[in-house]
Amino acid sequence: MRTQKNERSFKDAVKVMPGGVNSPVRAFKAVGAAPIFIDKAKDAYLYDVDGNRYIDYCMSWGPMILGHANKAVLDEVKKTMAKGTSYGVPTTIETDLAKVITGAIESVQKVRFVSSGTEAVMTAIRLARAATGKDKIIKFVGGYHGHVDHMLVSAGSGALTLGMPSSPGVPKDFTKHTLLARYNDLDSVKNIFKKYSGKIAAVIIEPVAGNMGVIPAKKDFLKGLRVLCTKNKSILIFDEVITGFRLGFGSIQKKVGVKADLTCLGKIIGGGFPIGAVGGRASIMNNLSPQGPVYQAGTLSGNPVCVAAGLATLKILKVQKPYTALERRTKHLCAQITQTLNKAGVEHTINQVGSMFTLFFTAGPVTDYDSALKSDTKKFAKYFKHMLNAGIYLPPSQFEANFLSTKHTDAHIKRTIEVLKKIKL
Ligand code: KE4
Repeated sequence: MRTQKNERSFKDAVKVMPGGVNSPVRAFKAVGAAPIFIDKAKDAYLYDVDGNRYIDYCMSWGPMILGHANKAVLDEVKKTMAKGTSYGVPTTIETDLAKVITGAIESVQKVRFVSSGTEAVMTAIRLARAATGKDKIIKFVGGYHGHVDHMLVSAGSGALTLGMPSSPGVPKDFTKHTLLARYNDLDSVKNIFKKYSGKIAAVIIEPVAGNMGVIPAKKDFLKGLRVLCTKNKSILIFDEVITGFRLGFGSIQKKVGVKADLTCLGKIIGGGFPIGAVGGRASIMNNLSPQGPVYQAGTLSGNPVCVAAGLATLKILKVQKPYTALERRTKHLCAQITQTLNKAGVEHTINQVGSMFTLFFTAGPVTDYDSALKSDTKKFAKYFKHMLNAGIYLPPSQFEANFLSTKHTDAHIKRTIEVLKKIKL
């Protein structure tokens, strides 16, 4: 593993960017290493500035389900860019992507594009408060919904990775309406609805948590949230920034038999470009300016280049229907990991849903934040560095999700397990 250029790049970066990165969880702080700097990527591979090649299981934190630099997606992007990159005026391509999304998710009749998952969540919460006239929001300990102030309360992902689930700089007044329940614990939600009866605007949940590591919500838990929200005239928000078009063509709602009132999307629908979206039934969405009074705006919202990448990605997913093969390959990888670690006597548990999974260094089961926290993060750091030095790039945190793409093959799985077998934990 050559590292000279990586080391120089990091030294350079920290002089002009806090921590040398533009998003904390990339900084490898949780695994006690300096981050690598990527020169290029193709299919399932990353190539760093020293020319080292890695099999990538982070896939840009989820968007790259078709693998890196997919030719058909890039061709669409190039064609679109040749006509200009941003107009700040409507384009028909935005309507085309909106139609694909509303056609794929039954509970989504209208959609608003923004430039990140954070903005999608911000907009969903503002809509929910406007539609209900209520202020309180229930989120779950360890849930991550972007970095908007009032969501940085017991947040997951980077906030959890770096041990700061809430953040300085957020006034108490901004989070006093954010109430915390426990994932997969319906009584904890019922108690809040009882205590704040008539005041709950929304419940926001990742229907499969990806930011405490992967933790699937139990079906009766999601069904219970639906009943509670309907009964209390509160809005049920599914944050599907990760799961949207990851676990099937559309959302997880059909699979779990629960319809959300609002759905947040991002990542895959942008095909690797900045995007977010909030969607739901027209009666809620029509509150959004300029049709309704709820203000929301964005210079690059619905940017034609980002939308072209997303539209090309979804068109391929719709035709290829890769989800069964993705899940099979992911299950195969997870079974091989478990077999290898059991043989080595390493205590662990794996949560896998579709083509996303997390290897937790704890006996488990991992069903919520507290059980995820039992993971041995020192052991994870050792595992991460061992894999990285052998050309396997994992999300640099115990509390994130691994992702497979349509470009991951059995040969990649074989190589990954060969490397894992050599570990001394
Ligand atoms: P962005 O603002 O980062 O586009 O999306 C925020 C967001 C919202 N909801 C969910 C369920 C999310 O997972 C995210 C962002 N995911 C993290 C990784 N788990 C992004 C990686 C990062 O922060 O660098």
